[in-house]
Amino acid sequence: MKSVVTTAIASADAAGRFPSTSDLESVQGSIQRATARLEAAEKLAANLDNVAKEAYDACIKKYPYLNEAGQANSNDTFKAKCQRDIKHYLRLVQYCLVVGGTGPLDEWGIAGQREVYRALSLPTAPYVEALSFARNRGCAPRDMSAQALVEYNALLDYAINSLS
Ligand SMILES: CCC1=C(C)/C(=C/C2=NC(=C\c3[nH]c(/C=C4\NC(=O)[C@H](C)[C@H]4CC)c(C)c3CCC(=O)O)/C(CCC(=O)O)=C2C)NC1=O
Repeated sequence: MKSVVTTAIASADAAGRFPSTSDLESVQGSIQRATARLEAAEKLAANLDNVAKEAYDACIKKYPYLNEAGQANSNDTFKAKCQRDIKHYLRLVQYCLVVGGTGPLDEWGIAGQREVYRALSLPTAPYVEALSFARNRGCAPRDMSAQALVEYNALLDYAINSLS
């Protein structure tokens, strides 16, 4: 599992040197943001089903053709899988908030995703819409503190960019 600490050590190691002051400062910065990240992870966990449902509804609203016969939201199985996929991304965002790095998204969400979606003929634009909806929906201090929202949004942006 990649975390801010393992990433800093691995990159210094790859360059054949000990971690530098700036490596350690980046570790320290991440640890200082840990409270905000854990708050975001907790608030997201408490609300994950609702966030996923709203994001799913928003993406189907934007792309209603997905409901047509033969399309990716045309039956109950597909609808359930679409919502599940959105939940997977949110769950991975949550794991990233906890570990303080993008490892879980990189390894379980992003590696190979284009190939999977291409093989299944799934468009990625609806995923982008769903995650962008979640990205714009979060509100401080209603949902979480401003600093927690920064951490949450940064990971949503990261997932969105990987699908764009
Ligand atoms: C943990 C990370 C992870 C991800 C991200 C993931 C995605 C994922 N989504 C899949 C299917 C699917 N995903 C969808 C999703 C959608 N339908 C729509 O209208 C939209 C375009 C979209 C929702 C935004 C559908 C319809 C299928 C089934 C496609 C098929 O069987 O032809 C599959 C194929 C296996 C299966 O059917 O379950 C994978 C691997 N699996 C994982 O383990």
